[in-house]
Amino acid sequence: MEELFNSSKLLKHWPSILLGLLLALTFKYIKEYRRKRSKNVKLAGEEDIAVDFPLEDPDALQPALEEKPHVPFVQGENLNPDGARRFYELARGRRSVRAFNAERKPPINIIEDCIRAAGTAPSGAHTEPWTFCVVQQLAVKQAVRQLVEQEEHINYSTRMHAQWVTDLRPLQTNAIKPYLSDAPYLILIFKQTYGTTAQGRKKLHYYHEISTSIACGVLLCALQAAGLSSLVTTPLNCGPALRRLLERPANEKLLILLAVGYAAEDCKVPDLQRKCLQDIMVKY
Ligand code: IYR
Repeated sequence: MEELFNSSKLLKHWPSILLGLLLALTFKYIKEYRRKRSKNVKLAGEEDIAVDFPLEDPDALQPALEEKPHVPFVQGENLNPDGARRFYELARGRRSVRAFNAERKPPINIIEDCIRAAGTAPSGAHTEPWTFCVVQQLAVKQAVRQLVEQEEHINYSTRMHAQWVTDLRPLQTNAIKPYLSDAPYLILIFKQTYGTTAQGRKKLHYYHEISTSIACGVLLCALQAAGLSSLVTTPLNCGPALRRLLERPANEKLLILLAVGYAAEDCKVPDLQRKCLQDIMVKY
């Protein structure tokens, strides 16, 4: 009797049961599809993001950052009055210098504050994917110089296009780089292509190159504000050797090498003009 009742109930509700089954199957399919698709995700501008990143069970995924309630925004200090103009005056005074006063060393705490400032830069998912290696020891600076000069000889003589060498002529650069041993500080900035979670798992670092480049921009401004001079270099082909020299891990890739200190008394710079506002800004 009860069976009969149950089967008649089943019969009566078969459209809802079928719909329920269909919905469940659709959800399962969507979930599976999204899981498969996320395996192959490639973010724009993230050439070396790990495509074969080990994917957790989607339901067990945890954000790398702790999930906490947001706190009220507190406006930081500013340079007002005329903050923007004063900052522009500061920034426009910066030049890349290739001759440093080897005798005059700025205190390390100034460098530390500048790097603190750089560390405030925004980064993809707040992953802070950067390492700032500060070199002060002469022997290490000399080793850096030797590695860079070795590659630069090849760059200038055979590796690079003749147009490259020609375009650099007005800057009067060449393969000999005394500033790499004269400058009291070298700061080698590495982008971390991925990180490690507290649980020892691989952690994705989004936009690590853009994030680290922004941090370098902040660092350059901070150094300028501290009255120091700097030179931005991007050593061609010596990233891995410099990484090994400084015993940095394989997830770190050299992005920029800065020479930092006070400019030499007789330091000369190219007579360059900067584009005017109308040439760099478009209003809509
Ligand atoms: N890194 C080399 C060459 C160089 C390349 C560019 I592009 C510059 O704007 C300046 C230099 C060097 O430091 O000599």
